Amino acid sequence: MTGNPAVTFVDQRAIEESNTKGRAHLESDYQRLGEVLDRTGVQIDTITRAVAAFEVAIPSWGVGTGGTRFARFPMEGEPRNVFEKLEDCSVIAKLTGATPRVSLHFPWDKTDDLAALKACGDELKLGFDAVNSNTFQDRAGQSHSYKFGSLTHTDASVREQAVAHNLECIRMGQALGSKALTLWIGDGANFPGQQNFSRAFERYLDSASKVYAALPADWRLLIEHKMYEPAFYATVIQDWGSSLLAAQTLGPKAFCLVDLGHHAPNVNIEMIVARLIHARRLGGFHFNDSKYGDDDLDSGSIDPYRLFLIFNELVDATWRKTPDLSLAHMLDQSHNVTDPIESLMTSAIELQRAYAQSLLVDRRALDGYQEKNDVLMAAQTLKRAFTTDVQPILQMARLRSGAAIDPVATYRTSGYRAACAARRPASKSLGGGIV
Ligand code: RM4
Ligand code: MN
Ligand code: MN
Repeated sequence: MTGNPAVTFVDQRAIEESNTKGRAHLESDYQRLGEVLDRTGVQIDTITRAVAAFEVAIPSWGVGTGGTRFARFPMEGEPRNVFEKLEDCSVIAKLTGATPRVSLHFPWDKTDDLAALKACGDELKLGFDAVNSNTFQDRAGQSHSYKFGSLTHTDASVREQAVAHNLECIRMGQALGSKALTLWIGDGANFPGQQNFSRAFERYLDSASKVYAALPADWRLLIEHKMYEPAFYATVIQDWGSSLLAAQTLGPKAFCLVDLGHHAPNVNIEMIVARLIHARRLGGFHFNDSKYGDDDLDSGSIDPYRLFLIFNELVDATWRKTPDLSLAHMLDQSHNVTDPIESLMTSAIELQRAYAQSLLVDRRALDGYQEKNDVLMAAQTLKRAFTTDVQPILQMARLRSGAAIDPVATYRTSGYRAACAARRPASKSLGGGIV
C-alpha cells in the first residue's frame, strides 16, 4: 500500500465499485437519449467521444481554500505544498477523466527540486500546463517592491526584477514540460492622475517584449486582461483591446487569454471571443463564474447559458474550419465555502456540459435562419441545444475513460479528505487573501 492518499483512496477499484451502482441506469438513459438525438441526425457516440477528448487544466492554487479580503476559513486536510497540491489534482483527474494537467503559479509553487516535482507529476499521471508568474505580491527578501507596479513600474530596476521573475518562470516551466507562460499583472492606478496611461502601456510593451524574447520556440505567451483589482481606477491591461494590441505588437507567439470574471457585469464575453478568434489571437481561458465582479465562483454556477454561448463560439469556429485554433483551457476559481476538490470536479463537468450542448447546435439550420433573418428560430436553435439534458453523455464519457459516473459521490465515499486531514495538520493562516 502506497503512502500517497491519492493513490490509496481513489484507486481504480474504488471507481469501478462505485460505477457498478450507476451503470444499469446510465446504459438505459444513454440509449434513450441516443434515440432522441438520432431523430435529429445526431450520432450520440460522436458527441461522447468529443466530450471524452475535452481537457481543462486545474490551477494549483484552486485546491487550497480561497478567501475574501475579509477572511479565509481553511478546511481540513488542505495541501501544504505543491506536491500535496498535485495529489489533490490527481484525484480530480482520476474521477473526472477531464483534467490531465496542472497550471502552476510561481513563486507560490516554487520548489528547490524541479526534477522531483516532474517525477511526482509523472507518477500521478499529471502534466504541466501554462505556468503563471506573480509580480502582484512582494515576497520575502526581494530587492524591490511591486507596490506601485511591476512590468510597468516607473523605476527601471523594478521592471528588470519583474522581467527576471518571468524568465525564471519560463525556465521552471521548461523543466516541467510546460509550453506557455500566462502573464497577468495587477499594475495600474488607484487615483486619477496617479499614472500616465500612455507611458505605462509603453513600459509594459517594452518589458513584455523582453519576456517574449526569452520564450522557447514552441512556447506561447498568454496575456490575461483584467478590468480592475488590485488597481481600482485604471489597470494597464484592463480589456481585450489592450491585450490584443499587446499581443499583436509582441509577435506571433503572443495570444490573449480570457478570464471570464475579468469583465464588467453583463459584458458580452462570447462576442469578445469571436473577435479574438477573428484576429487569430485567442489563446485560452480561465473559466469561472461571477455575479457582481471578479467573483471567481464555480464555472456555470451562476450563468450556464453564458458559458454555453462561449463554447458555442468555439464550436462554431471549428465548424467554420478556423485554422490554428489551439486553446489552453484552465479553471481559475476561488473556493471559499466548498471543498475545492468537489468544486473543481463540478466545474470541469460544467465545461463539458456546455461543450456537449454546443456540439448539439444544428449549425446548418442556424446559418439558414440567420441568413433569412428568422430571429425567433435562430434563437430557438441555440435554446434547443442548451436545454437538452446531456448528462448521460457526460457520464458515459467518464465511464468509458475509466473515470467515475458520479465523481462527487465517489469522492465522498473514498474517505480522501479525512485521510488528508490526518496527514496534513490544519493550516494556521486565517487572514484574508486571494488564495
Ligand atoms: C488574478 C488572475 C490570475 C490569477 C490570480 C490569482 O485575478 O485571474 O489569472 O493568477 O488572480
Ligand atoms: Mn485568471
Ligand atoms: Mn482573476
